[in-house]
Amino acid sequence: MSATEVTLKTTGMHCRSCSAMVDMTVGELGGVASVSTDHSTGDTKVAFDPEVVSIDDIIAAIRGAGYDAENPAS
Ligand SMILES: [Cu+2]
Repeated sequence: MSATEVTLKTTGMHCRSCSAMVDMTVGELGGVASVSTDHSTGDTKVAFDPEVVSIDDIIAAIRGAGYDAENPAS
């Protein structure tokens, strides 16, 4: 598996359980190798296999959990 890493900017989080929710939601996606979110900086660092899951899929999952996210590099 060829892992790609991206750091998304997630907004709408207020505490550690918010970041845990984002990590759980993104971690359930197929193709995601690891995810780590810091609620104070809004950084969601994701390692994933781009052949299985896209950045857009990851952002959509975060939005589905009630937060917002964007790829600052795009
Ligand atoms: Cu919270």
